Amino acid sequence: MSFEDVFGTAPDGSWRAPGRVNLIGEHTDYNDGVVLPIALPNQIVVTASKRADGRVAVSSAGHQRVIEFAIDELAPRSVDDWAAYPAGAAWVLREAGYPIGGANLLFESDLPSGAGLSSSAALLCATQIALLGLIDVEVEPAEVAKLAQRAENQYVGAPVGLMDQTASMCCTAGHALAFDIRSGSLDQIPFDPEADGLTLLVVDVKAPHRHADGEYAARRKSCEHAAAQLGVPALRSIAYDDLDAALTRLDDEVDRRRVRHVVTEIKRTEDAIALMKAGRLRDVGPLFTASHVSLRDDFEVTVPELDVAVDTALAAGAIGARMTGGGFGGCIIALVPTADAGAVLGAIEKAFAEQGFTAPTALAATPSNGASRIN
Ligand code: GAF
Repeated sequence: MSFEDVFGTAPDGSWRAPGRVNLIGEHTDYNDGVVLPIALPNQIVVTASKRADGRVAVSSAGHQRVIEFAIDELAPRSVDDWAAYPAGAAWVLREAGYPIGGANLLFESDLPSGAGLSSSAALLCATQIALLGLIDVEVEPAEVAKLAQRAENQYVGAPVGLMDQTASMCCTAGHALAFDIRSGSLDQIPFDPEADGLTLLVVDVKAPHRHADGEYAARRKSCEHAAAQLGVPALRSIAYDDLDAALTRLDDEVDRRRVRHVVTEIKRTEDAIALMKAGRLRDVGPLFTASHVSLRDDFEVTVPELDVAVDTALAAGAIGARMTGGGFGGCIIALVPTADAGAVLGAIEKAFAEQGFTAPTALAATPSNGASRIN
C-alpha cells in the first residue's frame, strides 16, 4: 500500500538509516572501548507527513495495522512490539526538548530484523531524523546516535552500548568507522577489500536469538562488577600489559574470563585499525578469528550455528572469520579471497544442511553511507 493509501495524505519527505556489521571490537562499547563497524546497503526507509494534532501514527509495509500514540502521553514502555522504537524516538526527542510535532510514518525495510544487523538502532535513527526533519531541525549525527541509545536504554529498556546507533548515523561509504567510545573520536578508515582481492562475506546463520536480552544484560553486569572491583570507571582503563595482574585481583572466575575478552578484544581492535591504516587488510584476518575464539570461550556469546559457520569458512579458505554483533544468533563475517567466496559460502550451506540447521543466507557487505534524508 502507498503512503496515500495508508494515511490519506501526501508525504512531506523520506529518510533512511542503515544497518551495520561490526568488523571487530565486540562487547567493548559499553566498556568505553573501541569498535570498527561498517554501514550496510540494507536500510530502513521512513516516509513521513506532518500532523497538527500531536499524535504519531506508524505503519510498516509488512503490517497492515496503523498504531497511534500521543507524543505528550509517552512514558517508558508505554508502547510495545516494534512500534516501541518509533515511540521511543519520539519520547527521547520530547525529553531532550526538541519541539517535534505529530507525524504519519510509513516504514519499509530490506534490513532483516533479528539477524544482529542493528535493525533496532536503524529504526530509532530513521524515526528521529524524520521527526526532526519535519520541523526543519538539524542535529549532529553523533548526537542523534546518543539520543537513540538513550531511547533504547530508557524507553525500550535494553541496556545496549553506543556502537550500533553511531554506525547507523556516522559511517561513510568505502570506510569502516573507528569509534573510540571513551574519547568520542570518529575516524573514517578506508575499507576496500575488493582492491586487495578480498571479499567480506556476511552470512546470517538464521539461529533464533536464544535469551539474547537477558544474557546481554548479564555480560554487561559482569563487566561493571569487575570494573568496580578493580577500582576503574570501565574496563577500558585496564591496559593490555596489566591484564594478568588485574585478573589475579578478581575473585569470580566468570568475571575473569569476561574481563580477558574485553581487554584482549580492545587490543585486537586497535591492532586491526593500525593494520588497515597501513593498507595491510590481509593481516587483519587472524585477528577476526582470535576475536571469535575469545567470544566463544571467554565471553560465551556464540551458538553452535555461529561456531560451525566460522570453522567451516576457515576450513574452506577464509583468512579470518568471526561472529559479529551481540551474539546468541545473528551473523558471521568472513574475509575471503574473492576467488574462493562462492566455495566458502557453499561449504557453509553444506555444513548447515548436514547439521540439520536452517539454511543460512548471504548479504552484500558493501561499506555504505550513514543515515540521511532521501527527499
Ligand atoms: C549489540 C549492542 F547493541 C551493541 O551496543 C554492542 O554492545 C554489541 O551488541 C556487541 O558488540 O549490538
